[in-house]
Amino acid sequence: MFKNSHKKISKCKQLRSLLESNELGFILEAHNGISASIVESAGFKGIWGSGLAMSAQFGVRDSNEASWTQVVDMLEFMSDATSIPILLDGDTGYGNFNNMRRLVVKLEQRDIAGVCIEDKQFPKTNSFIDGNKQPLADIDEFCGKIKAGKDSQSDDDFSIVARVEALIAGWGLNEALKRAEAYRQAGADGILIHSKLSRPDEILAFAKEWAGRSPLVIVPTKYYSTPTDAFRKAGINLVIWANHLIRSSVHEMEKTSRAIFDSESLADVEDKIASVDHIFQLQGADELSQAQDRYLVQKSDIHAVILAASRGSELRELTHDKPKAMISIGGKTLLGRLMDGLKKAGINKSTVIAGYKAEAINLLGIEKCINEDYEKGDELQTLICAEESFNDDMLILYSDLLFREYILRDLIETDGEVVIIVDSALDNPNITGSPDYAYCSKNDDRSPFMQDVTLTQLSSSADASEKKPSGYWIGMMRVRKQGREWIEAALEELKSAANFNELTLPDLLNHLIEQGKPIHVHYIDGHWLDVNSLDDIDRASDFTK
Ligand code: SPV
Ligand code: MG
Repeated sequence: MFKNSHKKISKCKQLRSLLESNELGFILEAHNGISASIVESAGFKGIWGSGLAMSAQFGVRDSNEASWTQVVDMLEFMSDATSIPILLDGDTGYGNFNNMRRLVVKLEQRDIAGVCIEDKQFPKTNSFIDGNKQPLADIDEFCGKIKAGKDSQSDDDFSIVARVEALIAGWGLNEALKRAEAYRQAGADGILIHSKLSRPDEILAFAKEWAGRSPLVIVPTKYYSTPTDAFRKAGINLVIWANHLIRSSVHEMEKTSRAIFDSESLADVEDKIASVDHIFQLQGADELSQAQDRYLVQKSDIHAVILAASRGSELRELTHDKPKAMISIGGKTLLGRLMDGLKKAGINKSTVIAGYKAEAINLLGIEKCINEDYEKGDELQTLICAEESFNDDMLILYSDLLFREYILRDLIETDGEVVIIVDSALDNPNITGSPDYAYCSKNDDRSPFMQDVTLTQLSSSADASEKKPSGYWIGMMRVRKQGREWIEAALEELKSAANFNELTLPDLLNHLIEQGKPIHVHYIDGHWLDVNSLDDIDRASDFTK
């Protein structure tokens, strides 16, 4: 699509030079967008918009059964899909001089480079069906149509080719020459001389007499066995291979549909037909994906890793048959709410690490991995179960969090290889139990500007340092490429520690700090809670209202 946006020479000019070139040129039939782009890919310098083929692909006869606007609409797809010119087989011009005028205007609007009209009467039928019974147009009337078309074009290079049907209708060479000359004088940019004989004799005789008076075009459908060099020697300018893509596709479609019907399987045909990828390629899928990179707001490629292995035993019978992540708050599970929040932030890839009653975690669209030994270990032992899902851009978070949307959005926008969210509202009434106190390089100055703050320690105690804690870690961290490498290396080291099964995410972060890795802090002021106890359930319900 839009391949022609980089065109250098106009399609009209391209067709005109094909017609006027002394070197024999070739154009091939196409009948829709995809066949047009196949013609171009094969190397052809132009396309024949065949009336027969376009009618056939609509499943109607080549007798003006498809309306001219249906033809023009199809041409638009063909033109959009290609950068080479299209010469339309415009039948008789779909009416009189007036219809011809409107046709030319509409074709130019769709970047069609030229039209060929034949000197028969509307409605015409294909030249190979009882050709000699078909009445020819009155010469003067047809010349008027050519003139009207030429007077209507706005691009000087738009071409009108006059097709002489005298040989088809059995009128002989002289009539054909007389008509061709009249059409040339009326302004036609070329003459198409058509024949239904299996030998090229009458065409070659015509070419000899014509003697290069104006560009000469032929359609060797019936005299196809003639060596092409004979056309070259006869001084013909352009050969139209008029119907070979519709015929080859019909042939293949018949074979394929028979094979699928008979075998009730696709196994035999798969290797014999175009791959789906090839269809995508012909449709210009690559161009679209490049355009998406350029124009679309980038959807995040962040992968969320969610720890959901623990039972949450303080919640007693509520977690009898399911882990804490699956308890319902205000009609929706904690994990379901979390997934919705992630989706809203554009995060569509998640791995949930389940453990206790893993089978109860049954949400659609999540990747689940299971820590079979959840009872023997703690958070890091759970986290390593998802190591294969680690990504160069990821979130690691607990499954029992409720938070306002902006918190996740802000975390996504904050720079740093490892960034954690710290709630500086130490008086946050929603936080009970044993939170993780965050000691940071600076306290929250509550300014609207982003502060450059790093974590110095996480602790379960509020007096782990001489300084007061700066807030609570809420259990959410963002990790980028290098941060991921730090975490993977730290996990590798910690795995061999005797107490690995007791280690938690705060232990991991403290380990990184000991190694001198900066853990960036993004402050918030409340607006979240986690669910640990039965008392938290009421607070959580209020929070979701
Ligand atoms: C067509 O392709 O529709 C033509 C050429 O008009 S022919 O079928 O040979 O008449
Ligand atoms: Mg035709």
